Amino acid sequence: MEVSTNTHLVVNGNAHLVVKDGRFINNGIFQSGNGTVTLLGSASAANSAIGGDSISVFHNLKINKNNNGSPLTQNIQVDNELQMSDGYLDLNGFNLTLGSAAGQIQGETSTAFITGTNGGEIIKTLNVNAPNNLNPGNIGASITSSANLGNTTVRRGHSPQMINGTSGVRRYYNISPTNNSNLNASLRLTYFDHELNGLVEANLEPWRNKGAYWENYPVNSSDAATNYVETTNIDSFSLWTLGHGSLKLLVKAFLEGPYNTTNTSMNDALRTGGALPTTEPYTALNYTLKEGIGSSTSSAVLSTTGNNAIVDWLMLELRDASNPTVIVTSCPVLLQRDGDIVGLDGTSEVRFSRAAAASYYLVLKHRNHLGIMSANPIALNGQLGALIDFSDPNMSVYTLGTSPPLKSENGVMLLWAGDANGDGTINATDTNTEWRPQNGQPYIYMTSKADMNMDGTVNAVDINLFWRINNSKQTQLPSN
Ligand SMILES: [Ca+2]
Ligand SMILES: [Ca+2]
Ligand SMILES: [Ca+2]
Repeated sequence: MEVSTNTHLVVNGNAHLVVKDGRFINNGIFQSGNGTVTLLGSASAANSAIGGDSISVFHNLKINKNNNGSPLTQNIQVDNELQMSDGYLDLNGFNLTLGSAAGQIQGETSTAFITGTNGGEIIKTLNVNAPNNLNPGNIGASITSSANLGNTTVRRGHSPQMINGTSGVRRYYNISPTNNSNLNASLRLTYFDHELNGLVEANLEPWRNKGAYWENYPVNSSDAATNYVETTNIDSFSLWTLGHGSLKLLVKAFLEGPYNTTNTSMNDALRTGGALPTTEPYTALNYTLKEGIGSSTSSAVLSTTGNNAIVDWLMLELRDASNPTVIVTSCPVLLQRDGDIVGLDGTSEVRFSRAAAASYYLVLKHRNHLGIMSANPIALNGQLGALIDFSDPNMSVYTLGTSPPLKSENGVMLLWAGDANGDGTINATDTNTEWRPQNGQPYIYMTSKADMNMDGTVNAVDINLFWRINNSKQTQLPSN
């Protein structure tokens, strides 16, 4: 049906206008009253469009389209209910505003849904104060916070977002509160299976756009049957979507010096001596971190004893599979006495939250040991893979062909000790600029880097048993 130019279509009271197998084209003035317009039947999408020169403001709009859909060819507004009964409403590059306080979607299911892979957004604005699982307009994003967010606009679109180079699901939410800080909010993001865009549903994790990059948020709860993923501890809102999981790695390595052949684990003298900092040291030591800059662990983590006690901070890098001089991302991690390399909670696997699912060379660095890199790129897809064990002599480690990248001690591979200034070479500079001024001085973590065996003392043992023996060794890392 068509409302011609300069003509009025008035739907009075609760009247119900049914458009069967046809379009709703408004080139004039449409007054919806408290009525309902239903698009019904099985006509093709092209013959079921909602458009016209004028923006139609519906009270109730019902889509009941027998597998086919209705594309928008103009922006529309629905002030009460958009009732999804069957088929789909394709935004088709146009916007659907859920107007007034009441405007909301009803009955959306995997067979009666709103889509819009060519663009366009569903827009809902309302006042949000201390929301408890509030799903504005039933748009699909539920917010919980004790804060007053004020006037808040939630937009939902269906063009997939590129998350650090990998495509996300075919749905995103852009949430813009007036008061957008210290929210301590949780967010439940829903989706349909047909929006998965080839991603493994069980691996979906929330991602937030931070401008220059997307940041991963951990899954607090999820349900693949009812199709949601929820995250918590959200300080402020912006653009959100779901995508592949953060890149998770199980890694193990041992450091020469603290490594003890008798019990095949490392000493944790720096921890027991209270020398380990709770904040990552690598930024202050002029290493370039791309994730977790200035991040911290807790004194509780550093009070763990036994095989999982923390020996020291390390840093890991992911390097480009086609050019291993390129550092894609890097983060600080913790090393346990039994060689497990873990996140800052002291127990979880390592997670990179800013890299695409792809293959990378894995680099391990320590502030006074020679860094190493895997000989081959490792495929990371968001699922937890096999242990990458640099202490295993069968592990292929990258070499520049000048000297062994690791020390072999009773069949266990160790990172070479002795690079006190961390420049990748063990030479006289390490003794002259690091060991000499620190020898016999009180231990300070950031400056006592010549403590090669990490026993909490800089003395002749560090020179005689480590530096002298390893002198002239170089790191087997491609320069960057
Ligand atoms: Ca362990
Ligand atoms: Ca050096
Ligand atoms: Ca020492």
